[in-house]
Amino acid sequence: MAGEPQDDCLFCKIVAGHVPATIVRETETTVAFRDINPQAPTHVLVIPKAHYENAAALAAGAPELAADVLREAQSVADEDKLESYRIVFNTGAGAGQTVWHAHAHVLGGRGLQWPPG
Ligand code: IU
Repeated sequence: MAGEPQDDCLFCKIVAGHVPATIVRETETTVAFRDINPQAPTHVLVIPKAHYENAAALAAGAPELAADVLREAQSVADEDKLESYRIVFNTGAGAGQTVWHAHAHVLGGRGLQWPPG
């Protein structure tokens, strides 16, 4: 069910503390941790603690939680003193989504090309 923890979800396991992660911020509703395969000097994933499979499902099912994720992305950028940064929600395998728990990539600390690959 949307929002409920999933046994087979890596990010639910990070939320539960069963899989290690370098956590940089945590709120009542979100966790932010460094990506294990960073693509920029700052590459942090902000996730809702509740399980939604992608950003669209999160926005539809829990809009206030989606806003929490975006607010936390800004807080990550503030903590890493990023003047500019990019928020990415890969949605669907063709866009590179590999973990089916909504997550915002917060990327910064270097010049970012547009359009992305
Ligand atoms: P994606 O948008 O679903 O592809 O993002 C998943 C990210 O999760 C990807 O950048 C991985 O490097 C990252 N990640 C992680 O941070 N910790 C892990 O244990 C695993 C993946 I597996």
